[in-house]
Amino acid sequence: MARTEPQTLLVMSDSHGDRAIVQEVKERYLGKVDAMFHNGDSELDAKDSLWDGIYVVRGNCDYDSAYPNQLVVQLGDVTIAQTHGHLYGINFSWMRLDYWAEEVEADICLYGHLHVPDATVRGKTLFVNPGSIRQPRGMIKECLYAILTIFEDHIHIEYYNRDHQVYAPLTKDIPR
Ligand SMILES: [Mn+2]
Repeated sequence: MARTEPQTLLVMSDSHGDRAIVQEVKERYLGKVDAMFHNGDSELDAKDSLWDGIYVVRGNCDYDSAYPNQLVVQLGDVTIAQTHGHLYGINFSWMRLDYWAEEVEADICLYGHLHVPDATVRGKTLFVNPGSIRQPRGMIKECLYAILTIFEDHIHIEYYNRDHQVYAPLTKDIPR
């Protein structure tokens, strides 16, 4: 049966104590996307009401152990694996994150930690780092979050800055 509506995901990460921007993004997209994700290092309490309606995992700077280290979320026919990345050694190698994504049969693997935006396919999985919404590192000096729109035959990815403007150089279409 054909899907009529594309699924839309909002993804942010590494807000490092900036609760206001997470709140702002949440309010902006609430009811307009199918799911919201924060990939860790918020440095906020896991019980914060901000997390109502957001899938969130624990980063290396999150001292609240009530956060899960990883989640696997099923959204329609799309399996989404989410983790911060430090526990899989992504500073050093893709190997462990690749194995985990394969093990849980993830269509999309969301991660953070590196503060560098990324959307690349390895194996059968699209790996997405939304960048950091507070502390960019690397070549791209923009605080970013990502919006993924999942169509039947491709996934459209756009990155946005803190003013909610598209950062066009990173816009991509990935075949499914
Ligand atoms: Mn971080």
